[in-house]
Order: sequence, then structure tokens, then C-alpha cells
Amino acid sequence: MAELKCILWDVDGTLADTERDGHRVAFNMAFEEAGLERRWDVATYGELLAVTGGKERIRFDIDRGGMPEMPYEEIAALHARKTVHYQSLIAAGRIPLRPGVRRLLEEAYAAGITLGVSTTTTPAALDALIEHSLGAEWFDRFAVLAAGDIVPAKKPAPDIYNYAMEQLGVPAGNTLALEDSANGWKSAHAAELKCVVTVNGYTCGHDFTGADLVVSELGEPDGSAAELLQNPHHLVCHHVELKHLQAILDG
Ligand code: XBP
Ligand code: MG
Repeated sequence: MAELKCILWDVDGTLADTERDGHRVAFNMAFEEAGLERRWDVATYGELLAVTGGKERIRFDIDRGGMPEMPYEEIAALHARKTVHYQSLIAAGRIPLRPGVRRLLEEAYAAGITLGVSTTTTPAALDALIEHSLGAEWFDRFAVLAAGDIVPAKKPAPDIYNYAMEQLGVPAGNTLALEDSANGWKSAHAAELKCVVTVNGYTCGHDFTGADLVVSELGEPDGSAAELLQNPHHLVCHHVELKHLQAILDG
């Protein structure tokens, strides 16, 4: 029996549905500002989410002919402007936390579980979400904020999870990851972590074969239930609580 000591949270799509109405809109604002004709509609952005990291996503769209060629410095500058627009959208309160996120975070924090973040997004984008959607006290409550270019290879590589665990000094066997996408799940799995997946509109069709639990959302005790979409541990669960995460680690 392995004790649950640490939970590592993905950000985009897991803490909040930031992609469609946050990152995508911010990319389009930066494109318009730069005089580019390209706009990423909802469906196109869904395809592009296969590529993790905003700069990498722009590069990919250039390579497939969606945008004009530009050097890395221009991509980085465009992406920096996108991050500024994203921060404004988050500051305007456009993106709430997903159901059950605050409840489970608070339950885990009160229980003394080490909490961390493991994301491919830019630190400035993560900071905006913490400040405006979660609350600034969470800057201290998360023991590590592992984000963006801090590691050479983004998800689905395991690097960002391995980095977070190294920083915290916790072994994978005592840690559980929360993710929303196939790339995120693959990254956690490659880092030998058990993983709970909360799907969203962009990721409900992804392949999560081997994931330890796949749910529609974490759910709330007095609100919407977590629909159990893939439940290899045969958990009985209306909303995901610490005891369910512990049961998954127990295997
Ligand atoms: C999801 C991503 C990110 C965001 C945009 O990250 O793939 O690239 O779409 O982030 P997560 P940046 O690991 O949190 O699911 O534009 O800041 O790179
Ligand atoms: Mg994600």
C-alpha cells in the first residue's frame, strides 16, 4: 500500500477550461495585432492542441502552410503578445475553475498532501490563472510550479513531471497526476505516475487506454456528479475525493 503524499495538477483543461475561450482567443488577438490574416477557429484549434506549447503550435501551423514563414524570434514575440492578451482575459474573470477543483485542492491541502503544478503553459499564463481564478494564497500552497520551457521536452514527454518530483523529493509511487488530455496522460504515464483524467470538450474523444480513472469532471457533493467513463479500479464515486485517489494508489 502506497500512501498518497503528492498530487501534481495539469493546468490547461484540468484546473480550468482555458483553451477554447482563453488561449485560442489570445492567439487570435495577437495574430490580428501583428497584421496576420490567420485566425484559429474552435475546430482548427482542437487539431492544433495535438501540439503542446504555444510557440511550438505556431511553428507547426507555419510548417503545414497555415501561416507565413517567420523566424523563431518573431514566433517568440508573437507568443509573448499572446500571453499578454491571455493574462487580460484571465484577469477579466473569463475562465472559472472546473467543478470540484477548488474542493479537491482544499481537501488535499488541509490533509497535508504536497501539491504541485505540472504544465506546458508559460509561467506568466499560469500565474494569471492562480491569481485571478484560484486566489493568490495558492502561490504558497503549491510546493512547486513546473511550467513551460523549464524542461527541454514538453508533454507527452515525462520531463515536466520528473522535474516536479525531483524538486519535491517525492517518489512517483506516492504521487498522483490529474490530467485532461492524451498528451498529458502519456506524459504522466511515462513518468510512472498513476493518473486521473477529467475530460473536456476537446479531449473527450482522446485515447486514455491504461488511465487509472477517467471522469467527466471531479464533481461536487451537492452538484453535478463525476460521470465514470473509465473505471478500472471499480470505484463507487459521485464526486472524486482524496479517498478515491488513495484507492487508486493502493491499486
Ligand atoms: C496545454 C498546452 C499549452 C497551452 C498554451 O498545457 O498545450 O500549450 O495550450 O500554453 P497543459 P502557452 O500542460 O497545462 O495542459 O501558449 O503558454 O505555451
Ligand atoms: Mg491539459
